[in-house]
Amino acid sequence: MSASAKSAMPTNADTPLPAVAATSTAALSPALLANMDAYWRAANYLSVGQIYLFDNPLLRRPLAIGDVKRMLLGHWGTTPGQNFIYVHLNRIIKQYELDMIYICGPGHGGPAVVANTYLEGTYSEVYPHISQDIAGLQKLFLQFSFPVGIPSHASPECPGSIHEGGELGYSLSHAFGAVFDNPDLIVACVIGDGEAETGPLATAWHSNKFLDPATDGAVLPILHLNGYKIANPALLARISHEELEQLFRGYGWTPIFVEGDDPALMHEAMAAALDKAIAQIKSDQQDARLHGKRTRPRWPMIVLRSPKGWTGPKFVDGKQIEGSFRAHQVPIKDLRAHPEHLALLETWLKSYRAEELFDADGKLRAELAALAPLGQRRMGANLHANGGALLVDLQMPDFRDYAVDVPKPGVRGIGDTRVLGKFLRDVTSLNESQRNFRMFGPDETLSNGLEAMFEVTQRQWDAKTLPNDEFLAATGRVMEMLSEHQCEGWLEGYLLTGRHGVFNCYEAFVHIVDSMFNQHAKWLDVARKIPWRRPIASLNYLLASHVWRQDHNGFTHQDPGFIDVVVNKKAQVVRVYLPPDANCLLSVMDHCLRSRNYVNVVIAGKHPAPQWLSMAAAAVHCAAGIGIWHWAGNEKQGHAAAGNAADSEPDLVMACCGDVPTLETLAAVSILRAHMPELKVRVVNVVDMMKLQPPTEHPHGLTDTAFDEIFTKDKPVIFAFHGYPRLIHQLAYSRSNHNNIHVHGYKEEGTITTPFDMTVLNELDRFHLVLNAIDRLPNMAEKGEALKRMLEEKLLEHKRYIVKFGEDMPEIRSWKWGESNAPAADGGAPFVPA
Ligand SMILES: Cc1ncc(C[n+]2csc(CCOP(=O)(O)OP(=O)(O)O)c2C)c(N)n1
Ligand SMILES: [Mg+2]
Repeated sequence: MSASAKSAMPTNADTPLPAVAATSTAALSPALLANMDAYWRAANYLSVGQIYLFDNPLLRRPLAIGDVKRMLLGHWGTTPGQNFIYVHLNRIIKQYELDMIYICGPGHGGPAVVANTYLEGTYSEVYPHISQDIAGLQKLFLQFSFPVGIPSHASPECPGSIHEGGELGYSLSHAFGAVFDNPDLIVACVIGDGEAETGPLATAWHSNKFLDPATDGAVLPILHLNGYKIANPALLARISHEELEQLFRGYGWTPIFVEGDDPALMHEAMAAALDKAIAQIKSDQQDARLHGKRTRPRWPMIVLRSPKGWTGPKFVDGKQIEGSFRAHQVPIKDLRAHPEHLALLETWLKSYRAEELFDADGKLRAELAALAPLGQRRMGANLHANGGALLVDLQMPDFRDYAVDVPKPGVRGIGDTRVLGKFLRDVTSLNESQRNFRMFGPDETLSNGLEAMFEVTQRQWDAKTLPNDEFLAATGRVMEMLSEHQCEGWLEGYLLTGRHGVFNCYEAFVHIVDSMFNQHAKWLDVARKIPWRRPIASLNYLLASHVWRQDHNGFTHQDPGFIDVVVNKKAQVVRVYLPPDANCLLSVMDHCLRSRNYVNVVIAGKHPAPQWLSMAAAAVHCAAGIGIWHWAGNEKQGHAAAGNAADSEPDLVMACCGDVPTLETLAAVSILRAHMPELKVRVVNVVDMMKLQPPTEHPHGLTDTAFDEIFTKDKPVIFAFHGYPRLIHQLAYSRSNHNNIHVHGYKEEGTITTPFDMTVLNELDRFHLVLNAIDRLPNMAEKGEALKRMLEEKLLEHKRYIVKFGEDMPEIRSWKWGESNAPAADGGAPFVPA
C-alpha cells in the first residue's frame, strides 16, 4: 500500500509515487485530526523548547536572548517525525487497546520521547519536580543536555525507553528481543534511514524468520525515511520506490508507504497505514493462534517518508534547513552573535501556537491530554520498558546435582561445558511454563558442547525446513542466527523486558559485539542509579571454544581479548569468571543466572580436561573467587621438612587463572615437586578475576592484606593466565608484590597446531613455567641449571615429536596429576603426591 500526502514542497523522493487518496480511508474524524495535529504541535513545541529555552517556557513575554540556553545542544532533525509517529501510536493503542512500547532507533531523538512521556503524564509521575505546569516546563527544558540534567538521547532516564540509540544499529534486534515470549506485546520500532545502513540493522530485518506468531508478540518497524543522516543523504532515500519496496518484500515484510509533507494529509495517511498494519498483525496472530496456520506471516512495516526537520525553519542564512541534512542538530545557531536568529527562533516557536495547547497554568489542555492512553497503556509507563518490574526469578535446579565425581584431583572430565549443558537443559525445562529463559548463539550451541539443550528444546526457526534438518521448530528456547549482533541485540531486548538468558559464543568472535557490550554496560551503569528502574537479569556470556583449544581453526580463532574490553567498564557492572573445571563452572553459572544488573563473562572449555575439585570444594572456592590449593602445593610439608612448620611463607607462588593455565600450572608444580622437593611451592587459583583489583576499584577486590597473604609480599609469583598477560599487571599493579609477578599468557602466537604446542608457542606450558620459576628463585645453582637443561631438551623433543606425529607426546597427553609421570632427571625421584 502507498499513501501519498505531498504538498508542493519537494521531498527527497526521487520517483513519483502512485497516489492513493489519503482521505478515502477516513480513519480520522476532522475533530480527531485537529486534536492530533495539536498534540503533535505540542510535542514539537516541547522539543524545540528543550533544545533552546533557558526560561520563558511558554513565551508569555517576548523572547529575549537571556531566555535562550548558552550552549545549544541536541538533535532536531529526527524529532518532529518521531513526535508524529508517537501521537499516531497513542491513537492506535487507545483504539485497539494495544500493549505497545516504543523504540527510538535514532536515539538522538531524545527530545521527542521526553516530550511525549511528559505530555502523557508519565514523566511527571517518575520525576515529580518536572510538574505539569509552567514551573515544570521550565525545568523540563532546562535539564535537557544541560550539566547535571539529562542526556540528549532516549537514555535510561527516560521512562518507556529500553534503547538509548546512542550507537546506531540495534533498534530492530532490541525490538525482537522484547517481543519473544511476549505474545500480547507490539513493539513500534522507529529505525533511522541512516541507522538502516549499519550492518546490525541491515541483517535485523531477518529477525522475522525467528518469530513465532503463536507465542511471541509482534514488531512494527517504522522506517523513518527522512532522507538524511548528519551530513549525507541516506541510501534508502535515494533508491527508487520500486527498489525500496522490493528490498523489504525480499526481506519478507509487507511495506506500507506513508509519504509527503502536508500535515493534514499525512495524518490521514499515517492513521490509515497504522490501522492496516494493526489489522494485519492481529489477523496474522489469529491465524497462528486460533487456526494453527504455520506459514510465516509477511508482517507489515511502515515506510514514513517525510522531511528531516519537518515543521522547522525552512531557510536560515539562505540555506535550506527543513528537508535537508542541515536540520540534523540545532538548526538556528549563534543567536547571541546574530540577533536576527533570535527572531527566527521566536517565529518558529510561535508557529506551534502554544497558547492553544497549554492552559493558563501551563498544563496540556484536557481535550489534548485525553488523546494519550491511560495508566500502563502509556508507552512511557508500560512495564515492559522497565523489565525488572516484571522479572520473575528462574526456577533453578540444584547445580550440585550435576556434579562431576572428583574422588581425587586430576580425574578426566568429559568437557566442562558438556557438564554445564545438562544443567542449562534443566534450567530450560524448569522454566518452560514461565517462558522466560532463552539461550542465544551464532550457530554454536552444539559446537560449544551444549548439546544437552536439544534433549528438551529446539532452535526457534520460522523459515523453511527440510527433512534432514536438526532441532528446528516454530518455537524453541534456543535462538541461533549467524550474526553475533542479532544474538546480542535479541538477548539485550529480552533481558531489558524482564527475562533471563545466556549468550554462548566463540571467544574470539564475541569481539564482534564489543561495542554492543559497551553500550549495554553503560545502560546498566546508569539504570542502576535510577530508583524507579528495577534491576534486570544479568547478561551472561558463556565463552566456550576459547583461545587455547582452536584445534581445527587456528590463528583467526585465537583471541582472548574480550576480557580486556570488559574490565574497562564500571566495576559495579562487570564480572569475569574463569572456572578451572566443571564443578566450578556449575557453581559460577548458578551464581550468574541468579545475579542482577551485571554483565558476567564466563570462560570455559568444552574438551575433555582434568577435574580438580569436588563439588563441595568447588562451591567454597568459587564463593571465595580465589584460593590457595593446599592439596597441590607443598608449603606445609616443605616447612615441616625444614623443621619450621609455623612459618607459612612459601618460596614460590604458582598462580593460575583459566582451565588450560590451571592444567599447565599443576603439571609445572608436579615437575618442581619431583625435582626440588625441598622447595616450598604454593598453588593459587583465581576464578573471579576481579579479586585481583583492590577493593577501591572493584567490590570483589581483595584488600592489600588479603592479597599479600595469598601472593606474599616478596616471593616470586609465576602467574599462568588465560588471556593477554598485561591484564593481570593492570589489575594488580598497586600490590606490594607486583614486581615479582611474572605473567604467562597469550602472546598472539597462534596457528593450527596441537593443544600443548599452543601453550608452548606462548610460553604458557609447564616447561616454560618451571624455567621461569627457576630463574626467579634465588640459590638454584647447579640443581636449577640441570633441570633447566632437561626442560629445554624436553621442549626440543616436543617440537620434534609433534612435527613427526602430528599430536602431542604421550607423556603430555596422558599426564595426570598425582601419577609418577613428571619428567625425571637422571637419578631424580618422580613425584607422587599423597
Ligand atoms: C554506529 C554509529 N555511527 C555513527 C554515529 C554518529 N551519528 C549520529 S546520528 C547519525 C546520523 C543518523 O541518521 P539517521 O539514522 O537517518 O537518523 P535521523 O535522520 O533520524 O536523525 C550519525 C552518523 C552513531 N551515533 N552511531
Ligand atoms: Mg535520517
